[in-house]
Amino acid sequence: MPQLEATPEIDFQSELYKDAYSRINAIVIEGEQEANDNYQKLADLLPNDKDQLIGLARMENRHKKGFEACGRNLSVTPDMDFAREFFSELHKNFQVAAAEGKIVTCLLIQSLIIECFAISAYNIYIPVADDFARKITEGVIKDEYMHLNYGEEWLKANFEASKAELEEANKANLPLVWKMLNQVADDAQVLGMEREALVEDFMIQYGEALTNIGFTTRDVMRMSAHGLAA
Ligand code: Y39
Ligand code: FE
Ligand code: FE
Ligand code: FE
Repeated sequence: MPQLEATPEIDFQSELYKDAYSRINAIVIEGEQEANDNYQKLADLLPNDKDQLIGLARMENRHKKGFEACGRNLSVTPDMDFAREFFSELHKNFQVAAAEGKIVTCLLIQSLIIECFAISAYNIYIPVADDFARKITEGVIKDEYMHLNYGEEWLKANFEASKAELEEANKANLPLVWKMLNQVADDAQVLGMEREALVEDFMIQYGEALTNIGFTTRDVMRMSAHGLAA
């Protein structure tokens, strides 16, 4: 069913909506907080880009504040315990990679996978959001494209040296995205966001990113297929 048809029927004050929102809103808030931490860590790992990366981290902090306001606006208390658990595996993989100085893996996790996840979720959310949250999300998504672009440009400039690590990091982390998406599909549906639409938009963003970095269409197909069955 085209998700736009659902728009007029959404009751943003129903208990069903607010219950689902308490988890989706928490995921977004936690995601923005972790994105802030991740760009600060990347600023340490990439001293030449330090100022730019600190700038990206600051944007993530603003996003977090914006989404906290969206929850308050609907009188929803975000379920932060759920959200921390939701991100825990991806979070752990980023921490381990950062501790080992694996910049390529860190960039794949944050600037490609998480940014594409954010862009697809925000794209699908905007048409079904309440007016307050729509305005916030429209402002945020422009920044997320800049974050994705940072990762693309760095990895493109270092493509040959990064290729093997990117393939390995993709294999380890892409399946987590499908697992995470499946975990929130029912809540997303309540908000008017179709799982199919989320998957499609993610695949388009991620495939475009891998192509921009320098992977062939064949590589992109193979890499995107990882973990799809999970
Ligand atoms: O770079 C960023 O700002 C990313 C951290 C934010 C991720 C948000 C994750 C959104 C997933 C929502 C899932 C709804 C179906
Ligand atoms: Fe963000
Ligand atoms: Fe971001
Ligand atoms: Fe694009």
